[in-house]
Amino acid sequence: MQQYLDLLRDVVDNGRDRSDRTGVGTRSVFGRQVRFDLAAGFPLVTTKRIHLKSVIAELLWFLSGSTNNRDLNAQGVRIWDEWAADDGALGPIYGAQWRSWPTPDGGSIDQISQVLEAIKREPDSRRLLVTAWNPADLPESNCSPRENAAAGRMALAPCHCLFQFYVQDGALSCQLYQRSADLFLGVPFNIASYALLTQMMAQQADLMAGELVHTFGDLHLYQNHLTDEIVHEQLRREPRPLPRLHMLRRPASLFEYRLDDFHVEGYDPHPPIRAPIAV
Ligand code: DHF
Ligand code: TMP
Repeated sequence: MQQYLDLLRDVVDNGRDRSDRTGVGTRSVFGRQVRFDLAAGFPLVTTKRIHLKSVIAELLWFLSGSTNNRDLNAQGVRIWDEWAADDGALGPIYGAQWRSWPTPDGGSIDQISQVLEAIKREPDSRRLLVTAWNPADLPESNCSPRENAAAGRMALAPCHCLFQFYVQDGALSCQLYQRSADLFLGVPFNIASYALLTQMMAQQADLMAGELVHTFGDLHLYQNHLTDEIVHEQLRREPRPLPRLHMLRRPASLFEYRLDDFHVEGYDPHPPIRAPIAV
């Protein structure tokens, strides 16, 4: 995971200080790209402990089509609590756009099922995309995330908003476009989540996992992470060998994976580093 430490260094050294929606303030750069060879190991940050169960549960929750935080809480995962309305609603975020993008005639499109079928039937297609960026459902910028969610709009505009698959030599690669990236807290989750999704899609399509290409728009560190105990502590740590992520069975469909189908082998991270999250 040297790539991740290089991004941290890049933002610390080259970022410009800016104001942001949350009022916390960031140091930010625009337009970066890293790549991970999924055959070389599972790209889970090793310079602090990442709570992989939260990553897996969140991805399965997206894939289920749910956008209600209570369904995620039922798995013991609380990473979306700060943005949810009282009834758990988060508005039509990832799960809704991935599985049931609304069409003008009142129907809906299951982008995930369609892209998986297309990967199997037309692996040379240049149209293997999923987008969560639905302009009709975006939040209003003069409302808080909870107000937006309560009003049926997305609590947050999609951060990981577009991804494309590519099949070559029997291997499935994925490129993600992330328009806005909290490098310390969100990005380690986002890398692991899309690596996992690529592995699952590959298993379902009888392919190997290829590469994860991660492209960033506004890549930032929040000012309250730029401290000796948080970002600089992580920069002092040496990366360790990558773990392996095993899938213990091959479910009949992409939508039948469970938390206990996944097993990480060889994850020996440095201790966790706690940091405040900007809401
Ligand atoms: N807002 C901001 N400012 N940054 C984000 O990364 C972010 N991510 C969201 C929603 N809103 C966001 C969804 N993903 C955590 C990680 C990812 C995530 C939300 C929260 C988080 O709190 N991570 C902690 C604890 C993890 C745990 O308890 O499982 C961490 O130390 O990694
Ligand atoms: P924004 O909508 O004003 O860009 O704020 C969203 C913040 O959340 C921003 O810091 C990026 C961060 N974020 C991630 O980095 N990854 C994620 O998966 C999510 C949902 C948010």
